[in-house]
Amino acid sequence: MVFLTEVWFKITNLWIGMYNNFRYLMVIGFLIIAVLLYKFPLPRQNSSIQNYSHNMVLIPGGKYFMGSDKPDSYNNEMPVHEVIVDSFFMDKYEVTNNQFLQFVKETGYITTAEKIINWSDMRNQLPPGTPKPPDSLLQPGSLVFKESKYPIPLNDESGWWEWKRGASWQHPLGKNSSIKKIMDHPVVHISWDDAVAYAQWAGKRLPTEAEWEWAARGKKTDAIYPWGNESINEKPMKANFWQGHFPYKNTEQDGYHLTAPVGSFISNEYGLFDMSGNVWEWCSDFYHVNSYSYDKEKGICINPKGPKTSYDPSEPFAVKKILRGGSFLCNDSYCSGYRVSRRMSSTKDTGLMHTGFRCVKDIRG
Ligand SMILES: [Ca+2]
Ligand SMILES: [Ca+2]
Repeated sequence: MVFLTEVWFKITNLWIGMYNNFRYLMVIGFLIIAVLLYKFPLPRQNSSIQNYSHNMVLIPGGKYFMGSDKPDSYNNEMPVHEVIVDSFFMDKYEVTNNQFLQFVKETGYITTAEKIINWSDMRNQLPPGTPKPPDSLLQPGSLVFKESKYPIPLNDESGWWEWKRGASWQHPLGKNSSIKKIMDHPVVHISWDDAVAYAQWAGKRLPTEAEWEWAARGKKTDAIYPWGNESINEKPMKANFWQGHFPYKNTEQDGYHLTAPVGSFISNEYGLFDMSGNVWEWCSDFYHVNSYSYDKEKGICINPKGPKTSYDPSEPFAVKKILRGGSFLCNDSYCSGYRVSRRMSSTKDTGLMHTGFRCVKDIRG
């Protein structure tokens, strides 16, 4: 009996000793693992995603029907045609004044609106024989929105655009205005050339028109707007556009008369803000009135980059690029630019008070 007690006692001590040693081993093991993880962190899932997820979102690639043949569509939105786009990153927001300021500070870049207009360049985009305007009209400046006090014909844009010397991204309403209090608003008075220069500096590029529309649709492949089919005029307000009667009465139900800080309204399902409204956004493609017809004839278009040349019968000599998404000036009575399929174009050296951009980046860029 004494023998058994001693054996039991020894076995118990041995077990306790092993248990204590095991605890020490566990602690030492954890310490070693912690040191190893500190020195040799685990590889990240995807370095590109890590680097850009803060300001950009991943837009997964896919196939969709580009354009629209719905009743409110314009002829240049037709025919609807099949498009495939690869995955890419896209800025969550339109480029802001603050971001553009950083670009200008680092590079000394001067925008198109801040330069004297080159008449020989301009002449090439006008009908032959167009007389040279006086030098006073070739001074640096841009087109600023001029609100009317009463109803005016909506077929003459000169009724609400005014050329202002000194207007530029730094002075959006004219030379005496400032961006100091709107640094988080989208930069405006940006030409296509300016947008491309910024994108290159940022290590990005402008979206193709097909990428822009695919991203704007936000997984809703047949919807009218980035949020679905609910009318833009239904509350709560889902974008910064023009409520009331354009261009003489803005009831500001969305809270903003002109631009709004980026991200002031709901995002689409990809997490993109202001794909409808706020400012028009440049795309990389030329505008050609028949490009959708040509694309339809090709069958499924894979990563289309637009036509090789520009052609707009209303301005046959102009070299025009695509703009998308509408602006704070859009209203159903005049311009439904906030529809995901709506197309706009402008000469690449034109920046207006409602024109900005956002960038994209290739995943393996
Ligand atoms: Ca508004
Ligand atoms: Ca926009």
